[in-house]
Amino acid sequence: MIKTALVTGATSGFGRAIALRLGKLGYKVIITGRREERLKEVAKELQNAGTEVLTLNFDVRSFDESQKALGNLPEKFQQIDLLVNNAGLAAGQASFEQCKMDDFERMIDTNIKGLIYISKLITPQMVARGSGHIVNLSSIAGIEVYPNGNIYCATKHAVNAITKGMRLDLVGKGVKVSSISPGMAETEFSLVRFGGDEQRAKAVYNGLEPMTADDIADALEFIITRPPHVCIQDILLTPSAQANTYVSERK
Ligand code: NDP
Ligand code: 8X3
Repeated sequence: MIKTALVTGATSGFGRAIALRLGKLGYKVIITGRREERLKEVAKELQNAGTEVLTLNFDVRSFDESQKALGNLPEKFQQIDLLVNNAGLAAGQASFEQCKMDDFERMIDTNIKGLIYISKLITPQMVARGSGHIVNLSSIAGIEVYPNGNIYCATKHAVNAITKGMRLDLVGKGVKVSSISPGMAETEFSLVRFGGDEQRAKAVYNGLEPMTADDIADALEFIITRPPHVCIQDILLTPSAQANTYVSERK
């Protein structure tokens, strides 16, 4: 039977690359995001590659919107075999006392609460069936805290705690829970983080070769293609030039 995957935040970056990869691996794909035009573009790419796709245009920060979107799935997309909790962002990068409260709220609401909302809506059907796989997009920032990373790092530490908690509660129920913890990868991430400042976003990757979204899709592919008796708990991957969150070799 053809499997179905739900990928949140598939309008750009990792989510888009993962959706395209899942299509190549033979999945039907449900893609989500707030930017409707972008969703349509990614859907077109998937369809052109022969993948069956459903677009859901909603904000993961709203449980109500998430529930409406996921509670009304067409029959052939109702059984979700793989959930990729990818939607997320960093907002700003500044010392704790200077950060905007609104940025804190956006990161907490998206990266933590959004991931919880989607997981709460999908996990029961996986447990009832006794099969499923949840992959959460964490970060190297979920393992280390770096200066001016404060609340973004806190949200990814929370993602790791939620991932471990879910794994503890779902072990023996046929549902695998994994995470991916990337270091620097060039997507729209830094552009979003710096409020559209292209120069500042570009400077993040000055003098080194960052990872691409495809590198993260490779990690996802490895995780989901292991045999049933193997669960990859986490993959931490960085550019070769990045040692940790604050030590990188730049030419
Ligand atoms: P992008 O900015 O390229 O993509 C982020 C995606 O998340 C977009 O599709 C965006 O869609 C979606 N998104 C953001 N907020 C919401 C929301 N409120 N509701 C629904 N969708 C939302 O960044 P990346 O691909 O790099 O990031 C993907 C994930 O990977 C994030 O969780 C990020 O924290 C994590 N990560 C990124 C790293 C990097 O260096 N790039 C490294 C480690 C982890 P839209 O705007 O259309 O809603
Ligand atoms: C994104 C990677 O190092 O900018 O999660 O926090 S980092």
